[in-house]
Amino acid sequence: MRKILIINLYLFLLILNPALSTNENYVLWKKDLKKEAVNLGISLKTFEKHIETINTLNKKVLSNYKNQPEFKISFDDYYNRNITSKRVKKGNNLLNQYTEILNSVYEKYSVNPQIILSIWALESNYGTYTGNFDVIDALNTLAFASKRNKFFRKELLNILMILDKNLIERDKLKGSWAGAMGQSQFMPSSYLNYAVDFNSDNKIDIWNTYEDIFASISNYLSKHGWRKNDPWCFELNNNKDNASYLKNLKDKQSINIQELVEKKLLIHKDKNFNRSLSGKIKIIRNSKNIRYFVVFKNFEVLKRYNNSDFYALTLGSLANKYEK
Ligand SMILES: [Ca+2]
Repeated sequence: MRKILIINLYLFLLILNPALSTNENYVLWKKDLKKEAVNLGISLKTFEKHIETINTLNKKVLSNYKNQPEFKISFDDYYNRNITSKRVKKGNNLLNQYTEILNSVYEKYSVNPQIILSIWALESNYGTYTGNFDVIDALNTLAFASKRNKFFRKELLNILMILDKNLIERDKLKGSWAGAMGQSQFMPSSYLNYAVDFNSDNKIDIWNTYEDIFASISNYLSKHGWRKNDPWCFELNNNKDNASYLKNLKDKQSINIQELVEKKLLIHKDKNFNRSLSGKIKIIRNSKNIRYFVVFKNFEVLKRYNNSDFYALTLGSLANKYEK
């Protein structure tokens, strides 16, 4: 507890006086970062150009870091904020508009177009909001001043590596307060490891090229174990007839699709998945209601995009709402 108080006091003082050039801790931290960057093969020129010039913390980044919505609102609020009829309708139109690209991406990676659309919706509102934070500035602030400093330090070094290799131009590096970039909202490590040039123009462009955006999302899920033809999650039909059955379900209990169909528990119109396939019950308790989901192996893959049940259940549910 005392440690937390000290950290908070330290952050508070930094926010009051964000000038870092005279802050001894920052000077030492940067010296150490420089050593690590050079050891990783990043050129001094790149380091000096992009990091030596930063001498303030980004207050807006820190305040966003402390107020992340997934941790503060109920599941229903999170779900309703992210799944609206307007968003579903727009998604259906986009599925039609980009059907050719989505089909060729599916042929290569076997990730359902509905899942790609749903990630695209949640991450950047179908590409209409990709964030206006300077990614290096944001990562530098979080690597120095957040509790997840180790994670953000690695990402800061990754972005320097990307610049050092001239993979992205400096002025393109706009993103979320947490350093996620482009329409797929990839962290620098994901860009380096999973982003792909699907239209073969020798550029991996997750900002404007739909082929690259959709293929990069698919490649990310595929490399994390996406199973072709498997479902991800279903919400169970919670009506009066099912109430007593649902009440007896236990969290994490196994259940197969055959049973879901027999008990008329599926809202989802597509019941063509392999009936012998088993999923696990996930119970979400809101203050006024309880919602029941069945999650499959692919649900865990979705959580690799953002390690939150709220996120993955909402993502999977939105995907279920698109027309096929
Ligand atoms: Ca490309």
